[in-house]
Amino acid sequence: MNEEDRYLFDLQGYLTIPDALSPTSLERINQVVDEAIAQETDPEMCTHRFGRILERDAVFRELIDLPSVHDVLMEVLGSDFRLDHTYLDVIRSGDGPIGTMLHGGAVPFRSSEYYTVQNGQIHSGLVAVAFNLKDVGPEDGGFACVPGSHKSSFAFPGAWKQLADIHPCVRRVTGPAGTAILFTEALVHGTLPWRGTDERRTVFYKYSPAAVSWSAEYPLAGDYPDLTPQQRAILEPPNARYRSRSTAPR
Ligand SMILES: O=C(O)CCC(=O)C(=O)O
Repeated sequence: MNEEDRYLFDLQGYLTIPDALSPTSLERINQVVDEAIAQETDPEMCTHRFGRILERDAVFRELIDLPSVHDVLMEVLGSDFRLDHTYLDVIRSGDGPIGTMLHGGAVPFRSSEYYTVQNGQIHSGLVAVAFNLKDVGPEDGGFACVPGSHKSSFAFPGAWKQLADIHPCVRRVTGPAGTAILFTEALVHGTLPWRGTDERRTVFYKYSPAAVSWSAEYPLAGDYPDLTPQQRAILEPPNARYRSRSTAPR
């Protein structure tokens, strides 16, 4: 992570990485997404959420440890960070699967989603990597946040939480297909209603420090025999990584 990115991540609570996904990966992932939507009972529905996406296709397992985001995760979560959960959202128009309320924030303190800096070192409880699978333009909607709110000492005002009526302190975060948005879940953030002409397609990979878990259903390396040793290490269940532990895949 370079000096500029460190500064921006700390200042804003998020960072965008252009071209985090190669055109070849993007094309393959979008093909798999097309197939997943076609298999749904109602493919014409306005919004779909697919959980546990590592099970769907090897292309999603390849994103577990992507060189373009690895350095940032190491720095903000520790070198032994782990993957906590994954999902894919497809929104054709309007509200997404979780609605349009801003959530997260530094207050009250949450042991799984904190953000702090001590002695020049960033520490965070849960960091999301959201990959745009399609372009997101300035008026389209999608991810929005309140930059800096991950360090606020006060709770975010309830009256400003509804994104259908956007407050001026909220920023729309845009970017072409292939862009990754990395954000701490301590940031106040949410999903703007989708107004784009094409679908919004976003895959989320959420990572935690070695001993921390947000999800009760984190992925287990034993379910995926094709993982590299490094990917297996990232799927190790939450623990303090003490030397005498068993690292046999579960
Ligand atoms: O990009 C989005 O839709 C927001 C995601 C979100 O709210 C979350 O990750 O908690």
